[in-house]
Amino acid sequence: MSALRLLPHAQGNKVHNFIGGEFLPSASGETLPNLDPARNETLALIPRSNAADVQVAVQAANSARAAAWGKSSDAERADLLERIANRIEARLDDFAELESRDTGKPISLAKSVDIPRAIANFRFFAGAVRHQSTSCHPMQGALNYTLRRPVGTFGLITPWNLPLYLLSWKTAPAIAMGNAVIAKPSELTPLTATALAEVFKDVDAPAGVFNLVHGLGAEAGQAIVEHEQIQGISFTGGTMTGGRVAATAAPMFKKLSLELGGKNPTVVFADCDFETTVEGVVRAAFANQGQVCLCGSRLLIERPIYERFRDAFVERVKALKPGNPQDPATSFGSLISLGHRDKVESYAKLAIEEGGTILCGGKRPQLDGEFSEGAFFEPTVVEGLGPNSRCSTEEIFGPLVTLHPFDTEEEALEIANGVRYGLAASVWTTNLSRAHRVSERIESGMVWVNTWLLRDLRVPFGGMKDSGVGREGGRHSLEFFSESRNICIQL
Ligand code: TXE
Repeated sequence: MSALRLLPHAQGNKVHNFIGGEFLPSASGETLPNLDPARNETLALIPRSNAADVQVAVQAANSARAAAWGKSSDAERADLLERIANRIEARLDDFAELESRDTGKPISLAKSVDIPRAIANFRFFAGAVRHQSTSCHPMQGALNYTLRRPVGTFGLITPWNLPLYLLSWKTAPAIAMGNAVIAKPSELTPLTATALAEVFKDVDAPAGVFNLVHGLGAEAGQAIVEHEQIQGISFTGGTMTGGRVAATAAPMFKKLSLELGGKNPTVVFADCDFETTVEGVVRAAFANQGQVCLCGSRLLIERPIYERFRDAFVERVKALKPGNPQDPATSFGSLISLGHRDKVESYAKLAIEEGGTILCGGKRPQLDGEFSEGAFFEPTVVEGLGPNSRCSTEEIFGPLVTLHPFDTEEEALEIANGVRYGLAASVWTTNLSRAHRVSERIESGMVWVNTWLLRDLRVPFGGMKDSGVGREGGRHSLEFFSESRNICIQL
């Protein structure tokens, strides 16, 4: 059954842009195929948009800001976000099916994580803007107070691994703070962004507040980043692409937030709680088939428990069987595309060339029927590679983990910090002072201790080094998506 039955606006297999409150094809009429990666079959045709489409979207955004939206109150915008959250929740199963078909991720994951988190993002920022406060600084003979004003129009550019999760993470605070947005999802995963556009229409959001432009990064994405009347960019994607986005946006002095790649260390000490750590570390390594920038792709294990932990870890990984993403029992789906599967496969081959040993996985699973041509790859564990090997330092962004024994905290920190990235890490120990000591010295934006991906939406989210610039989350998002203005009044 076609997934597009879940997109009422779609005409046949054609998905449209959403500009000024209307669903439109691209100006050129050109389209791009959108595939179901598990079946390697075309799901839809999406608009191949370019600068002409972005210009129409900018005009719609400008019109919205010049009309009632530009004078809307925090409470009105909070109410809109809550209506959006409620409507997504009412269609949760539809959104989960679209997300699973578009990405190849297990529908159980889409239903339990991706879509509920998108709903939570809209609800969280409804509360954040409704209850936001700024500051007042009285001084001798004068009073200072700070206002947060809308920036204008934001370009929101998002990747294929957590499509709605990340688009909502940007869209909610951007419109909470009174901006208009032009969203450009990955050309690989257009469906839930399109369903979100339908929600904006269903809840009678003012036209032009949320605009959606599908297309290629180098065409539609680049056109957004370079447009003079788009005042801010929030980008999530690869480090290389982030560099190109920054090169365009920085000289234009746009507000810019970059969430980029990762090569995250998982540090397991001998004094960890063994069973819960094995569980937690398998999830940190292979959630979403390892296609989460926060995944722990380097597993550092203190030598006294290395063999025991390695064997327990490999046994659990072998139980992850790639299968039909829409089967509720499936825990491991396909990768996002055949091209990405080939990239991960090339690293499995490189691991051998670099002197590693593949303990499990390393090849394409044999699936039959409609999945025989899908972008599947077995979860793969490699040992015996030096911490400076290419497999141990380059971002693979897929189901391949390298194991590294260590003898001291100093050695663990040297390995953990020995890469160009600095996004996230997890530390597993029952020694509290060690947990604080090691976490304080790991070079990353986020550290989890005896857990992973446990998220409080108020905390700063982002990376350092080649993992990006800026933080979003809670007040960090409110401040990124607004201009703070201090007003000083002589008393
Ligand atoms: O990234 P790409 P992908 C990273 C992760 C991985 C990558 C996977 O490291 O490498 O993202 O996502 C658009 N101007 N993270 O392959 O290619 C493109 O169309 C403007 C980290 O999609 O960088 C897509 O919409 N836009 C992250 C988006 O950029 C351009 C979490 C990302 O594409 C463009 C998730 C251009 N020149 C993935 N070229 C985190 N840190 O949270 C491409 N795009």
